[in-house]
Amino acid sequence: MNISLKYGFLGLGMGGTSIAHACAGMRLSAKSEQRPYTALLINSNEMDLLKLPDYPNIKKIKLPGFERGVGRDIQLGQEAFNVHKETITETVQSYFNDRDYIFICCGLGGGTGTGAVIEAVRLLHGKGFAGRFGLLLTLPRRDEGRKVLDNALQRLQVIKRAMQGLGAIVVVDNEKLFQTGLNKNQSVEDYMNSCNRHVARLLHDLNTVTASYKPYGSYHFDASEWLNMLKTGGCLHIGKCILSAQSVDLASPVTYMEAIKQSVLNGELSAGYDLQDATSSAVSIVADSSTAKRLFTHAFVEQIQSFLHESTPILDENPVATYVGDQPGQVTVYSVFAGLNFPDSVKTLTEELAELERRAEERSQKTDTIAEALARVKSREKKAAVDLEALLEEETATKTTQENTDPFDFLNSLK
Ligand SMILES: Nc1nc2c(ncn2[C@@H]2O[C@H](COP(=O)(O)OP(=O)(O)OP(=O)(O)O)[C@@H](O)[C@H]2O)c(=O)[nH]1
Ligand SMILES: [Mg+2]
Repeated sequence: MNISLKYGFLGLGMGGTSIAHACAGMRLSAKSEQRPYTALLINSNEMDLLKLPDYPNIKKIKLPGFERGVGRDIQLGQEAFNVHKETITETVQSYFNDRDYIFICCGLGGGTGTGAVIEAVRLLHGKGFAGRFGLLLTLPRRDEGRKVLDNALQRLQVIKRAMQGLGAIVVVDNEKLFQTGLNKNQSVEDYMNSCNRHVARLLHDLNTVTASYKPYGSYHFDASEWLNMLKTGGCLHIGKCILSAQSVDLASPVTYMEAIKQSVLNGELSAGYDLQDATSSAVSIVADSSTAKRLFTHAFVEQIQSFLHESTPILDENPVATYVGDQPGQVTVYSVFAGLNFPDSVKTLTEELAELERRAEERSQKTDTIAEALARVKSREKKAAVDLEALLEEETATKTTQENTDPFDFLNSLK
């Protein structure tokens, strides 16, 4: 097994470091001991950083002075990164020196990662990685609250403006992954870990297809073309489907085209893209050798090309690459679209935030009936005091003798 590109993962905050860690944990193949990717993990919260097991191909960077976390404060997250920018820069430059491409990984919505992500972009761009890095971002779930949504959307606003000048953005929609995969008996932490491994495996698979399998037929999608896609500004959408070779009937395209179309529509990590925006697309198909002989005909490839053409009519190329792989009885179809706008779910998040803001506003405008009722209470004691005052006024003579007899008088002088 070979890889096309040597990736480095720069993880920021807990979500970002967890994903970067999962990617660095990938082994070259099931039987190999070799881990081909490297990761730099940066987090304010030291406990979270310590929890991630150490591998020789990862390095952790703490942010002294912010070790208890920054409590969802993005300004503080940005400051934590900037205070340590010099050390981070030196480490990034030496550690990622041999890398072909860097993914900045961040779970949008918290303080540390979200606060640091734009600074990390600045750093990589200015320190020798311009045009060789992209973003791997998670979108929060709908129910993560106002602060998280607000943090995430603030950063997405900036990223949207800079989008065309950056490399690929891989969006992991946590809501989608939860809706499709959360097993009710699983803890959220276990589920997050399996999501992170899913992301890692997918990126690794795409990176090995082009380098490990024997091309079948004339067209071959090579490492430089894959790198070009990763360098393309905008979102990168990935679809994957596994078909059983037996179920594919060449004479009846519905037996494979429906599943392929669904896999593009559903996406592996996020969905709801307008594919018409794509600036490039590619499909790679891997089948075992006997299936490859039967399946990879001109008619089959043409079916897929015409689907690509329907999805992205402005593109003049619809490359479909076919390979011979080692999974018997299995046909795996990977589809990739680059240069896209953000997925629909970003709009959903803005609507969710607007609704939360509206409710918060409504709450602040609400008449406080309890305060009003309390204000109406006229204390009997008060009345008694007033009466007493009136009485005392008539008896000023005794007043002086009663002065300083209150045993709780000291309370008045307490601050
Ligand atoms: N897919 C995935 N998403 C995660 C994971 N951990 C956190 N997230 C998401 O990332 C968002 C930000 O959370 P964290 O990464 O914990 O935040 P942080 O950057 O550490 O920031 P602070 O804790 O506020 O300093 C969360 O709201 C989740 O949506 C993870 O392991 N996998
Ligand atoms: Mg944290």
